[in-house]
Amino acid sequence: MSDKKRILVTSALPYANGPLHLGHLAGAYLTPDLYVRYKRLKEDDVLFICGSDEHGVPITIAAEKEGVSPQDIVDRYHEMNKKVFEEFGITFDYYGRTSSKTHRETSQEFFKTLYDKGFFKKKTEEQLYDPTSDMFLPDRYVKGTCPNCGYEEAYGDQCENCGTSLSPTELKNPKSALSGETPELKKTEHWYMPLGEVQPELEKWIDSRENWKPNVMGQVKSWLNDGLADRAATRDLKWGVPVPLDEAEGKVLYVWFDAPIGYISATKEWAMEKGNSDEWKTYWQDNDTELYHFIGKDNIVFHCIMFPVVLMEHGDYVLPKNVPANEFLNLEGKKLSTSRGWAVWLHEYLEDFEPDLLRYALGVTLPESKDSDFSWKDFQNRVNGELADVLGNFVFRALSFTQKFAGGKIPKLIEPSDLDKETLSAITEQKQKITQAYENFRFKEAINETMQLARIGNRYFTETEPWRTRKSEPLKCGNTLHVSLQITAALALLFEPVLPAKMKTLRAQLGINEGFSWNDINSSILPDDESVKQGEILFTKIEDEEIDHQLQKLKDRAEAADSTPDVPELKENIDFGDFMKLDLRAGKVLTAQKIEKSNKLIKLEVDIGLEQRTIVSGIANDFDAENLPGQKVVVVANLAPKKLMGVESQGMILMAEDPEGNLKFAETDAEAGSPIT
Ligand code: B3M
Ligand code: ZN
Repeated sequence: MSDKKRILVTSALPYANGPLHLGHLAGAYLTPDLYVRYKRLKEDDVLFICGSDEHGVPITIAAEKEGVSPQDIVDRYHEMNKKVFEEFGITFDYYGRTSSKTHRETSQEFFKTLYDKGFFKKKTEEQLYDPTSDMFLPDRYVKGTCPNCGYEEAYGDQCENCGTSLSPTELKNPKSALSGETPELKKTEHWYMPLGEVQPELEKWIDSRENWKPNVMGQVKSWLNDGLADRAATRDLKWGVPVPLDEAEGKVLYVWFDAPIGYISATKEWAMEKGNSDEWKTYWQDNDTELYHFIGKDNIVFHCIMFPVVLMEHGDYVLPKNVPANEFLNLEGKKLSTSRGWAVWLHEYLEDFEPDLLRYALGVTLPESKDSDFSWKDFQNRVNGELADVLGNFVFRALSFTQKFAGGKIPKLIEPSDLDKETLSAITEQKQKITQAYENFRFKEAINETMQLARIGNRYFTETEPWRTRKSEPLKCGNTLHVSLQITAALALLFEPVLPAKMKTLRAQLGINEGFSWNDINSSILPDDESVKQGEILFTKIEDEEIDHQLQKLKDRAEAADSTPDVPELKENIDFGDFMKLDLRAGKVLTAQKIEKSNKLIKLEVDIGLEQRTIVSGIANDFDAENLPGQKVVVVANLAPKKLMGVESQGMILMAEDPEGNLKFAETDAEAGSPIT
């Protein structure tokens, strides 16, 4: 059996509800493309699958916002996203879509197979129902007050303020996001996956996984330690894959049940397009296949717990060998937010810059094990300081010198010096490091080690001074050019996964034919006396004005989004008596101290005139404790004391939260102790 592997790689199916941004590329799309390109160069049998996730609430919310049908939304963004991926050189073998007939049939067959095996548990439960819209309300269609922290804009699935995961019926004062009405509880029945019952089998499989990233295994273990709750595989929605049961009229498959099956249906469509409709089985139903799911961290539970359970229960499919999930990318130090206009859209990026520049700049700052940050300044520094000044400068000098002083031919290596030999051997040494890094999904390291070879070449070229030796010691000059050209050739192959377009241009200058493999990379890729072309500038430096323009665009977008501040709706009226129960006092902060082990809480000693109070406040993300003494505040002085992180808090400081989520003190100049009414 050849050592060639069969590798099946999937990328999370992006919701076709809007354009793609930097976070998508850094999350689940650039890294698998680096991996797949590397594996193809290793001549493994690789299949790279992706497509549009076209069901679920994100789609219907986008459709309602625009007053169009969900199909209109997915048709638009499926094509747009597919095109952007192509332009960024993301080399999917097939890009499917989950509104396709093949997907509907495949996901229904999956459901029916598990149903016929008696896997599902049918449960009747009460769910929030909006009579005005005649619709059961899924998570994102319900807003209300978080039972944990009192945040009034919490969604039915999660409170963005304190992170607590919720179910819609837990929300206080729930409101339908469609009609604004208070929903009623109505009985409905759904088919549940009894994840708790299959947890032991799943845990055995998880324990057999090797080389999973700590951020992934950590999240999986915490889900397992909490004990897996049953999860509904069906929903009361109109848009989705109809549940293939007569008794399930009007119900669809839960989007996270059908979406991962989209990897399989897309593979079926790939096989059909290839004219061999059964070939998909070679990848999905043969244990020799190595299956890798590339995703963002918010999808770990679905790819490491839910989908493996569905595959196990079906029984005919391979399970993932690894799920190398990335963390999140921030933008200019803040969370990416499409609703707040805080994003760089990929299709807009392409109007100003080439794709390879971003592939590199993101590649060296990937959020592989923790969230990372993209800044336009860093992007400019990476392009100018690394791509242009190191890689571009080195290969340009090697080629131009050869053109000018060696007739454009690769000089023989004659009586090489120790430095010549050492530098040549750097090709093999760096290739080993780069290979190990790719094999272990350490892409930042792989890219940095590749750039390190260019640094070695650049330094060598400068140290050996061919502009001097070409007159005094032409043999030495020839050796410098020979070594530099072999390094240039190795870089043109080693950087292929990262800079596909630029390295194709460089290979043409070197006369390297396509169809090369990773094994061809060594210190004698170029034959002596072969001709090379005149080098051309591969990377043009980015000017400050271009970066200023990008930053201004981002700022304008954020302001425009903020100009329609999402000010929370007013609460219901209360009577005056209720208000008079509150005892609000003017106060002044005397001392402030951050509470250890908490990233939000500060312990304050506050003078409220009558006495001094200890008050714990969740303001550490917005204020430094040492700046707080002297701060004038408004205190709710008759709130029942409450222990927070072991400290008894005797009251509450009133804060205002702006649309950006920043906290500001409600202040008064009144003397400490003055009642506020
Ligand atoms: N559509 C993407 C997301 O959660 C989701 C992935 C599906 S992969 C099967 O943003
Ligand atoms: Zn909360």
